[in-house]
Order: sequence, then structure tokens, then C-alpha cells
Amino acid sequence: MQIIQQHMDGDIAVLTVDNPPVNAISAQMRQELWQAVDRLDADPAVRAVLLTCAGRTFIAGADVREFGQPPVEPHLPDLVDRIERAEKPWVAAIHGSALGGGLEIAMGCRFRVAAPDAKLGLPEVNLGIIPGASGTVRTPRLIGAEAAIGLVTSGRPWRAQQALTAGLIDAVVEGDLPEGAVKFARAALSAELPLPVSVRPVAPLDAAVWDRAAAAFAGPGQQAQARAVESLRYATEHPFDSAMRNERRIFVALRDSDQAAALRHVFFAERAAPRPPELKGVTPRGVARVGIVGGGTMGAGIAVACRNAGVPVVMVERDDEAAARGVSNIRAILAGSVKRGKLTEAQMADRLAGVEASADYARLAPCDLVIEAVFEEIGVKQAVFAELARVCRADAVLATNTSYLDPRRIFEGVPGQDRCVGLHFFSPAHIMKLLEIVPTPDTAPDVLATAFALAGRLGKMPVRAGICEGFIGNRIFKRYRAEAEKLLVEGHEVQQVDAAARDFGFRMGPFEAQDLSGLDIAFLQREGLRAEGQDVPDTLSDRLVRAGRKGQKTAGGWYDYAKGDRTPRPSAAAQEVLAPHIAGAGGLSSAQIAARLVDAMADEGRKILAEGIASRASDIDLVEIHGYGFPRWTGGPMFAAARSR
Ligand code: T1G
Ligand code: NAD
Repeated sequence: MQIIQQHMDGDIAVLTVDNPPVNAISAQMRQELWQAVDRLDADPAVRAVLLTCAGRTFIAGADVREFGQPPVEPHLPDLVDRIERAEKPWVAAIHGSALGGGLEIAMGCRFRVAAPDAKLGLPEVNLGIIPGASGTVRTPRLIGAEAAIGLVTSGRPWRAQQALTAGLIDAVVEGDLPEGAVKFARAALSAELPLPVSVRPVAPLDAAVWDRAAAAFAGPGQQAQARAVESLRYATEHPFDSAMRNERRIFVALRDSDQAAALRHVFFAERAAPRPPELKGVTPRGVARVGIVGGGTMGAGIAVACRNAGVPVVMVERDDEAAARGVSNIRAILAGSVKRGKLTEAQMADRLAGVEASADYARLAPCDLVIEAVFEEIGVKQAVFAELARVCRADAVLATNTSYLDPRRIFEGVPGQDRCVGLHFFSPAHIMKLLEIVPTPDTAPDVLATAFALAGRLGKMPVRAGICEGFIGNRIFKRYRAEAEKLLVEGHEVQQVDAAARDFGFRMGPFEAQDLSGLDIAFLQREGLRAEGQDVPDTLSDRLVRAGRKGQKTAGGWYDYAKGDRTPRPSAAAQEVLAPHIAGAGGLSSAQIAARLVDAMADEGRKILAEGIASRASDIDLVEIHGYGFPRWTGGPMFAAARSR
């Protein structure tokens, strides 16, 4: 099967690339494009070549699945070069996304035009590499070095209009793209052709600008960004050919690096998790309106997540006063977005207008899906579901946001158990990407599919989780905290463990994070279990709470805090509480401490897999990355632990 079709529009040859789903560049595509250049150059009936794509997008880059395999000729940089040297000028007509190698091919063309909603970018750094087919060499020659630094190091694509302003493309084509592009080509051919990008001059930047750019990417996990700056700088200070050799050298080193392998793993993990194979072909139920019971921390955050996605919300609270509080919780979140320039006042008003808050459960009748987010108490939740069973349509999906309770107990007695499902959002729910989707054995496939579809609309990363205490995320988190305490018992310092976690790539260590969120939440949960007669031994953090140290809110937990200052300071008082329980002299290095934490998480992860609580190891990695700040460039605990073995 040919990937590329050709037809003539007068004296312009139109090539259409068709390699679903995203026209990723394969060896065959490179070969066919090479042959097309030779063939069309030799054809006297052809004056110019239009490069277009079929399907939803222009060429979205190299095929990530081929990264580990031996390279096959022709290589992409040579192909881009060949297109640029073609006697007949090539015009790239871009719709959807021109990414990575796709944009590099477009930069080899003499002209680039794009549909108004097209996106153009060099996302390679997201995969731990730099552009490998002249992206760091042609881009500065096309749009200037400073703009190129932004495009390459951010990995974020530009919209067509921004690309036009910067000079990345020559025109935005409204209406039919191939037709408009042919018209553009005809007009362009009547004037003198611009220089090929590789021979255009590039203005050098001050050393200070480069130094600033390099300094911005000195942190861990930004190896690709740092080396992209290096490659861009070299490319603006050296001739094209030498710059290409330098880019290649850096590209190959990064491609074979641990960070790139980890980021590729995450790339595929993120594409696998939202599409469980068992739901293939299952049609989700329509969700035009979402109900939310509870307007506290989670209910308000979930409401904002829905409103940001344009979904109308009905919120029910205990009484009118609580309903008003729920609305002001929503308003406070939106006002924060306005303050940070992420939302306009008008958008905020629109978001609020789509929220109906009340104390009357009957208002939930038109909702297609209702999420319960009330107190974490089984009796309260069961009473809520009894009300939902009374007022909601029989086909409405009913969901609970419980963190630790067994959803089967919460749904007990609800008619139509097949429409019930756990939807575990993370706080703050309008920001955190993770959504654990927790079906019971009775949950119907189309209800599960509805949950995944909702996650997609809300921009969440859905991960299927089975039922156990804490599901995937909180169960591993508990083990992580226990391991951190064990390291203290063995004689390591609180600040030493936190620093090791930070050096590994967490934004915060386990103890400073607990001080921030409060030690009392987990304490109260354990006290609840103790009250039920369960044997739950005191943790070190329980001992701190009993000594009145609940974290920043009480001026101290694992650390002390000066008034109005969130800087953790070593605490003699905490040390006094802990001292009787310390049984060792420490001695592990920072890397060894981090490895202990990661290994404990991975060990719990393996149990979770063996019990069928998670469907795949990569799902566990996503839970940690998107819910708990595990550094993305390590690939998650399962990937990192397997690599270090
Ligand atoms: N290679 C292989 N498969 C890819 C792919 C790629 N580059 N991009 C997407 N897919 C698959 C994906 O796994 C999924 O498969 C399906 O396409 C739809 O993806 C030399 C070296 C293009 C904006 O990083 O950003 O070029 O699960 O669900 O939301 O310098 O995919 O259906 O089997 O994401 O419509 C640079 C990454 C490569 C592009 C479409 N390119 N892709 O989004 O669909 S490096 C990228 C995307 C490079 C050169 C270097 C998005 C998209 P399946 P999807 P979407
Ligand atoms: P919260 O105390 O901030 O809010 C709970 C709200 O529920 C309150 O506004 C209360 O008035 C309301 N409520 C109580 N009983 C009600 C009833 N019968 N009908 C209507 N409203 C009622 O609690 P939260 O932090 O938002 O947690 C809610 C749920 O989400 C809990 O199950 C919790 O375990 C879970 N959760 C919390 C977090 C978190 O980090 N806070 C994260 C994930 C899940």
C-alpha cells in the first residue's frame, strides 16, 4: 500500500500523505517522499509541489514506536534537505498539527501555509530529546534565535496566527485548505522565490541571553531543554552543516538516555490509560448536565472542572446556607483564576451562571450523572444515595468521590447497582489531572465508558482502579509515608529524607508536605479505625499530633515555623517526641534514601497489580505522576524501580 497519493491541479502536483492515525513518519513514508522529489523534479509538466495530509492532521512527527529500532534510510534530516534542494518549490499545506519531524519537513519546503486552527510545534523536549532533523538549526534561521528558543524549549505548539506573526508560516488559509494553498502557490510562483531556510542568515544573540536561557533549565528533568539551548546557540554561531552535525550528536545522546526512555514510557502510558481495551466499541451515555452533592473542597473543585469544560452543574447541599457557601467556594476558585490572568471577568460570570445551587435534591432530576462529595462517613453517604435513588432518573449515573470507603457499601440498597461507580478526584479537583475510576463488580460497561468519556471532557487523566483501601494512589501514598518514617527510625534526619526526595525530583519531601496539608487528617482517619476496634499502631506522625503538632496550622509539625513564614526549620520539640523511637544511626546517602522510598512504592504497586487493583504497571506510574508529584522524567515508580534493578 502506498502512503502517498498524487494528483495534478494544473501544473501543480498535489501529494497527499495518508498514514493514520496521525501521519507519523515511517521509513516507508520517508522513502516515498524521497522518490516523489526525484520523480517530480524530472517531470516537465510540474511547476510546484503541494504537500498535504489526509485525516485529522498534518504529519505529527517521527513515529515514537520506531525510536528503539535500528534507523532505516533515508534519514529524516537528509529527506528534509532533499525537499529543500528540489528544483520544483514545495509548499506545505498544514491542517491539524505539524509537530516535530512534521514541522521539520515543512521547514524544508519553500513555503508553509496553514488552516486557521492548525498548530505548529516542536514537542521533542516532552519526549526527552531535541528536534533531530534540523529543528534547532532551521528554526532560528526562519524565525530568529529568541523565538526559536521559546518554541523548542517549551515544547508547546503555536496556533497558526502566532506562527504567521513570527514568520514560521507564510500565510493562513481560510476555507478549503488545498484549494487555498494552490492559489497561494500560483501567486508565489509569479514572484521571486525566497531563499531556502538553511541558507538564510541568523542574527546572533548576546552571550547573556544564552546564559539566561541555559540557567532556566539547570534543574533535574530538564536535560533536553538545556541541551536544546546548547544546540540552538551552536546553530546560530556556526555554519549550517556543522550545526546539523552538532544537533545530530546531541539528539543521539539524548535519544539513548534514561530520561528519554522514561518520557517515552509516559507518552504511551498516557495514551493507553484512557482507552481500556474492554471498553472498545462500548458507547458511553450522554452527559449534558452534572449533579454534585456537597459544595466543600472537593464539590466546589469538581464543579469548576465541569464548568471549565462547559458542562452545566446542579449543586445540592445540606441547607440554603451551605448551598450559598458552596457557590462562594466556587467563586473563590474562579476569582483566583481571574487574578492569575487565566480567566476574564466575563468568563467567570459565565462559569457561575452555569451553576444552580440548592438544598433541594429534586433539582437533580434532570442530571445525567451525579457525583457525591459529602463528608467521608458511611452513614452520611448512604443517606445521600437513598435520596439520589429517589430523585434521579433510573438511567442516571451515580458516582461517589470517596477516598477510603468501600463504594459497594455506599451504593447498598440503591436500585440499579449497574449505574454506580467511584470517581475519585484529587484536590484541588479543578487542577489535578488524575481521576481514579473505580467500578464495582456490578458497574455496567457503558457506565464505565461514561466515566472515561467524562474524564476526557474534563481534561483529566483517567486510571481504572479496583476496590481496596485507598485504591491505587492513597494506598501507595500510605506505604510511602510509612517508609519515610522507617528511615527516621533507622536514624536519618527529617530534613535529610525530605532533601533526598527533592533531589530525586519531588517538589516537596514527605514530611514538609505533611506539614503543609496537616498531620491531623490521616490521624483522624486512623482514630476512626481504632474507634471501630481495629488494631492500628501509632505512627510517628500520630505521636506528633498527640503532642499538639499538626503542621503549619499549629506552628509546627515535623518542623517548626516562624510566624507568617512557611520555611521549615529543624525542630527540637519534634525531635524530643521522636527520640524515644529512633533505633539506628542512619548512614544512607541521599540517592539510597530516595531509592528506598521508590522501591517501597513499587513494591506496593506490584501487590496492587497482583491483586488486579490496577490493570497495568504503567497505570500506577500515571497515578503517581498526575496525583502525587512523582517526577515525570523518571517514568513513575514502577518504571524507575524496574530500570534500577
Ligand atoms: N508516533 C507514533 N504514534 C503516535 C504519535 C507518534 N509521534 N503521535 C500520536 N500517536 C498515536 C497515539 O499513540 C494514538 O494511538 C494515536 O496516535 C492518536 O493519538 C525527528 C524525533 C498528534 C496532537 O511528540 O501530540 O518528530 O492509542 O490520542 O488527541 O525531530 O498525538 O490510537 O493506537 O494523542 O488527536 C514528535 C505526539 C515526535 C507528537 C494528536 N511528535 N502526538 O492528538 O490523538 S519526535 C510528537 C501528539 C520527532 C524529530 C523527532 C498527539 C496529536 P492509539 P492521540 P489526539
Ligand atoms: P468538605 O468537608 O470540604 O465538604 C463536604 C461538604 O459536604 C460540606 O460542604 C458539607 O456541608 C456537605 N454535606 C455533608 N453532608 C451532606 C448532605 N447530606 N447533603 C449535601 N451536602 C452535604 O469535604 P471534602 O474535602 O470536600 O471531601 C468530600 C469527599 O471527597 C470525602 O468523601 C473525601 O474523602 C473525598 N475526597 C477528599 C479529598 C481532599 O483532599 N479533600 C480528595 C479526594 C477525595
